[in-house]
Amino acid sequence: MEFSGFMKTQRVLVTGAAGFIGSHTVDALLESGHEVVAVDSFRTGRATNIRQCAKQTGFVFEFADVSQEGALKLMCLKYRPDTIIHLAGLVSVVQAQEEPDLNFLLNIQTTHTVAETARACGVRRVVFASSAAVYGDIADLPVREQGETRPISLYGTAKRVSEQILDGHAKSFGLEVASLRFFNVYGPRQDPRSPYSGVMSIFADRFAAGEKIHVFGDGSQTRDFVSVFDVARALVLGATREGLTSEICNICTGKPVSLLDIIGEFQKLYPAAPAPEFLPGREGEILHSAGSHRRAEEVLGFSARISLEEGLQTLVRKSRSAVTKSAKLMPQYA
Ligand code: UD2
Repeated sequence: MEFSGFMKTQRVLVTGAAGFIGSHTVDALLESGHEVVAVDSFRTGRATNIRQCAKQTGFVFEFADVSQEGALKLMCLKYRPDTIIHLAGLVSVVQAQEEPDLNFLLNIQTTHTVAETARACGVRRVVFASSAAVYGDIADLPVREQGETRPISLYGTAKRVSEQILDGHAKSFGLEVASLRFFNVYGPRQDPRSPYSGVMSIFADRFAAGEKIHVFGDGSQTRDFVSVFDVARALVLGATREGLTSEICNICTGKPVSLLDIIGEFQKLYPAAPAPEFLPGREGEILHSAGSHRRAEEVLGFSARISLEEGLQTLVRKSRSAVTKSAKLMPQYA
């Protein structure tokens, strides 16, 4: 495969633009000089995540639900984007198990809608938010993109089906596709109070509030935690790298860490924090997750830059300022 570099200024339509990963992606695209059509239905996204973009040139926001028939087509006919970064979806593995119909609509059918809309409107490329969940319980670590996928959840299955739908459009109609399999993404703007939030933001929030954390299992489980700033950069590369046909890349650091290591890092920043409480492990959960980051390096020129220490400090700074702000809003509790 030959890469001739990057596409110049692109007009990129981002679905799920007001979400955790979406809003950082919009920031990164604007910073790189691209034009952004940000689309969100505010089902889970928040206007505050993208308010910093409102006055920037090259940014427009459209309130729309891309799972609704024709909504995305209207946007594409109006703005004629070069690329769609499709991040809208049901983001929780647990919620997908609880609401299979919603998982089907948002994580499978909407991908088909995106692919078909791209074809009908002449959009050149789709970059898709896939997940490490497609690998399921594969024991041969680190997992590689060319290897087997064995999802163990409806969420993981839906992400894999979506990758295949997009690949079908690549092979049949020449749509350029980059499906990025995110590992454990963390960083500012991930809502720590959501029952579906990631462990990093839950821990950051609890440490900042002086509350005890809960550890499911003995804490020896490992994950590849990748900063949302790196993930946003990977998405920009996915949207702008020349020469892609249909690719799948793991987006991870290649350096998994245990929960106990993470807790150790937090304890350095909060030496007086209460001791963690250990609870039984979550049912059906995998113990170790580790991905190879080689393909992303080859295909996108991407490797993660933000160390765990640095990423954690940024998260802690934001959580501390959120706690201070809420204390100011509620002086009776200060
Ligand atoms: C992540 C993704 C999920 C999917 C999956 C694929 C997040 C939020 N979820 O699930 O979308 O892609 O990977 O394999 O990124 N834990 C605690 N205490 C807490 C919360 C969590 O001990 O308060 C543990 C949890 O039991 C698990 C680990 O921390 O062992 C990571 O949990 P998670 O929910 O952040 O992410 P994970 O890997 O289950």
